[in-house]
Amino acid sequence: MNYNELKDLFLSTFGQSTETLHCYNTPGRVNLIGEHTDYNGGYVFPCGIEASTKAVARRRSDSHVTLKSTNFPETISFELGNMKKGDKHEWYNYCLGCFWVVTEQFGVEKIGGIEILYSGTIPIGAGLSSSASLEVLTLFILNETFKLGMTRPEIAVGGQKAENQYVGMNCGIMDQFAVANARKNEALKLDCATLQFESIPVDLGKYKLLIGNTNKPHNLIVSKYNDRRSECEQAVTLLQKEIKINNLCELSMEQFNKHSHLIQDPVVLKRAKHAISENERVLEACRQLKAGNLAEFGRLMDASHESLKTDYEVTGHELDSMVDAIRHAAHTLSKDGKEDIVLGCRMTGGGFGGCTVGIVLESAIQSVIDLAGEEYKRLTNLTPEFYVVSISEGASCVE
Ligand code: GAF
Repeated sequence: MNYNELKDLFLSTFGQSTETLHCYNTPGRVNLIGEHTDYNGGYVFPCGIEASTKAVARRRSDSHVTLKSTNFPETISFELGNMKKGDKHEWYNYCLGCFWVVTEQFGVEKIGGIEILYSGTIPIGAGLSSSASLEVLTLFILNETFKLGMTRPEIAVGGQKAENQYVGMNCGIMDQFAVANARKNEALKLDCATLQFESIPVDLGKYKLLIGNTNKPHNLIVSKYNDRRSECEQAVTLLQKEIKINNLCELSMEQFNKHSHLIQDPVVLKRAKHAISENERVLEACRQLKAGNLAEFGRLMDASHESLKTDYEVTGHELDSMVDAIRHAAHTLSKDGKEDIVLGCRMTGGGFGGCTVGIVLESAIQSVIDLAGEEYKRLTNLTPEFYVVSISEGASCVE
């Protein structure tokens, strides 16, 4: 739906008023490398994608709030300071969480009533941050409409707080930070311990980013995600017997190897090894990208997948099958060996389903999709989807 259509729908839903309509957009995100490092105080390297959440919003002169989405049937209405949380997985909890964050931080009197109509194209629950996009969009709208003076990093932190404390998902900062701060054709090298970041140009030349959606619902993600977090915390506690650290990613692999004897449990040991080695891969990947060495960047993406599969164990049959199918397609298509068709491919996001991201030669992309799609279907009995994406900018007020 474009903005004119969305505005027409807004007016036919909410009626006319003297207040002006404003249009906003926040992208989804894909993380190029650096998975499960954010809550370990490490680096991530995500970028915005074109799939996004749009909204039309209009302030009211009273304290009444109405939220609606073209993607879901229900309309949510409440008086400020008197909202009711929906069942666990309801889409509007992400929005209500943001109203809660803002009223906690600034007081109810600082904001007023508002009507918002949302419309999203990010596949839901596919690991491309549809929920972070909705949170950052809601905070961005409240910030602009009621002149709250929040910076983009503060909006990201607010979105994470909504998700952690209101929705109840203990995510790190990566997703909200990426959708709030993303820049066109650049990816964010974000230090999750300090929130300092550098936006690095991603020049893919003859290549494109290809996202493969496994279409495997990842409904068990919350409990498994929390398990991984606590395994990493256990590793920190054990390592603290010999070294002063707060987070795993403060260590290099070399330092970790010196102290890893403190961790007896082989599972906890593997989890820590993934987080620390992945953090080193992000830094190396950014160096290689800056040096124009895309092939090496791709190789590090492959290594990241391997570590997420073997040490962190968050991939599963579907994500592994998708990565294998894409690599196999590349191998079949490049029989003459002249050109690398896929430079790298890995799972992206939390894992246990969701999407992969790969760097694929543009002229061969449709053949890769066709071959890998068939192979993936054969391996899993699921029908995948593929998206060729460009890197898009973060939250914006469009008009
Ligand atoms: C999910 C979380 F929301 C992020 O914070 C991050 O931990 C990611 O999984 C794994 O890198 O998307």
